[in-house]
Amino acid sequence: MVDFELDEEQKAACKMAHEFALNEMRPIALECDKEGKIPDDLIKKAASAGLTAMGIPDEYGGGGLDQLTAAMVSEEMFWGCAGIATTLGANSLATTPMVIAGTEEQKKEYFPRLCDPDDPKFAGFCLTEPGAGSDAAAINTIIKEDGDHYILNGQKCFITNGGIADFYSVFCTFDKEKRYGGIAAVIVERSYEGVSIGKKEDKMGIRASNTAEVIFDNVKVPKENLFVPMGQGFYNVMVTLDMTRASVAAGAVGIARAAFEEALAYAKERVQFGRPIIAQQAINFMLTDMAMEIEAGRRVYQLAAWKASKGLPCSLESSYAKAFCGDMAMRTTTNAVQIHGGYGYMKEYLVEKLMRDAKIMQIYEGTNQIQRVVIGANLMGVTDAYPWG
Ligand code: COS
Repeated sequence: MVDFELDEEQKAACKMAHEFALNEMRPIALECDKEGKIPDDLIKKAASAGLTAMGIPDEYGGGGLDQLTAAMVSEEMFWGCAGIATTLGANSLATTPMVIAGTEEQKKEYFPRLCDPDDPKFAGFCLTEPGAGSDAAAINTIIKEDGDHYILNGQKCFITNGGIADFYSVFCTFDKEKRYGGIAAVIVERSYEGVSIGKKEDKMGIRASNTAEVIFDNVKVPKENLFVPMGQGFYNVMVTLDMTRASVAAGAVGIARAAFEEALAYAKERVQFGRPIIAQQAINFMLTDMAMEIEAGRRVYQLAAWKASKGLPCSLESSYAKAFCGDMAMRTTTNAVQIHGGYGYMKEYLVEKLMRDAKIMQIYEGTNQIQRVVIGANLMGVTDAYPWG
């Protein structure tokens, strides 16, 4: 039976996240966007509130939230500031593969680092490469056995937290010819010799977050850092993304909701032709569409996250949620700018930032075209997600 009622724990988590977003994130969101960084103080407060490692089980110091609660918290965080929320969310993305497949020793060693309120560290999920974006199986970061350790060589790009992470979950291949059959995953510390940070990206939106290249040049990786063996890495990535895409969709709903609230308030206050512009049907219908689509988006991400929480297959629902909510956030924020007219184009109005932030929701954690590939393959009843040859 479907039950839309939140339990007391979920209500408390959402309330806490909303208050954090309202009181700590919103007041500095425009400044963080402009400066391209987040004050340390805010990150420490987030760590104290359990927001730097929401999906990490509580025995390692994390928030211990199930996927549904984490997604609803994500909606609030992105409502506050998508750039800051992306930074914190990337910790969950980087650690989910380890939650799924890591050993007890690896979890004990690495998870508490992200949760320390006095000195919270970051983690980065290293999958994407210049030649492997949507085609994740094409990665070319090569790992080789060398005595009692491995040697890692390759280059990752567009890595959230890339330049500020303490450690990375790195997807690499023992045999590129094998495509997904060759993929494995290792934990690589930033401090290892041969790890360097390349270009820091200058982005359109989510500007408070750090996005950078991470380069591995003959990096010696201890054998005990392998957490997904050869041949299992691609499945680990797919399962990770199935589990985390609902939170991205929820983030898109958070951005859309912020834009809707701004547009609604403005439309009630702005008078043209002798009445508030909300009384013009053209504007009124834009707002009604926003309200409908935000509600629909919330239900679809909740469905995907609920299934993930229950350990049920959720690939299809995650793709529905990611594609619908990402596209919806782009439409909603664009229309929110439109309702503001010339003012909406100016940086002093929040909707300008929200529209830039929304664009990434159609791109990261699998483009919305890739989500349609997954949905389309399912419609055709094929098991391979990319059946087009
Ligand atoms: N869960 C478990 N297994 C899955 C899976 C899923 N969701 N999706 C695919 N697989 C399995 C398949 O069943 C297949 O296994 P077998 O060979 O044992 O049958 C294997 O993985 C390969 O699947 P497929 O042939 O569909 O792989 P493709 O290379 O065609 O790629 C897509 C599939 C396009 C879905 C995948 O590459 C993808 O998700 N790309 C986007 C990557 C992404 O999101 N990047 C952003 C990173 S975070 S910023």
